[in-house]
Amino acid sequence: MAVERTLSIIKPDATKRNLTGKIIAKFEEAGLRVVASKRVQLTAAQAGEFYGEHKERPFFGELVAFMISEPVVLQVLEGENAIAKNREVMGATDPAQAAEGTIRKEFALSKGENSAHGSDSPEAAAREIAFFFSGLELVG
Ligand code: DAT
Ligand code: MG
Repeated sequence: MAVERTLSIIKPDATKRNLTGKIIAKFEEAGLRVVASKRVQLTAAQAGEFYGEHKERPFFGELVAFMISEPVVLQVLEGENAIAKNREVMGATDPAQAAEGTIRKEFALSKGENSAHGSDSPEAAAREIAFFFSGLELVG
C-alpha cells in the first residue's frame, strides 16, 4: 500500500453543529494526518463545479444549496491507503446504511446532509485537491 492524499470536506450540517473537532478526531484516530486545512464559504459556482459529475441528478440543486448554506472545512488527509480509509471512516452516503462508529452514522442528518465528503478514487483526489489547494498549502 502506498501513502496517498485525499480531499475531505466537513460539510455545512457539521460545521453548523460545532462538530468539526469530533470529525477531525476520527480521521486522526484512524491514522490519517491533516496536511492542509481551511474554513471557507463556498460559492454556488464553486459547489456546482466541484460536484459537476452529479449535475444531471435530481438532487443537484439541493446539494449545491446545502453546500453553500454554511461554511465548510476543506482538508487534505494523508496516510497509507488514505482514499479508502477516509471513506471507511465516513461510512456509507446514507446514514441509515452507515456502519457503527462512522462519521455519517454518528453525525449525519440525512442522505444529503451527511456531514463529510471524501474523494472516491486517486483521479478524483488529485482533481479535488487541486481544485481547492495550491501546492504551497500542502505541508506534509
Ligand atoms: P458520497 O458523498 O458518499 O461520495 P455521492 O458522490 O454519490 O456520495 O453523492 C454526493 C453527495 O450528493 C452525497 O454525499 C449527498 C448527495 N446525495 C447523493 N445521493 C443523494 C440522494 N439520493 N438524495 C439526496 N442527496 C444525495
Ligand atoms: Mg462522491
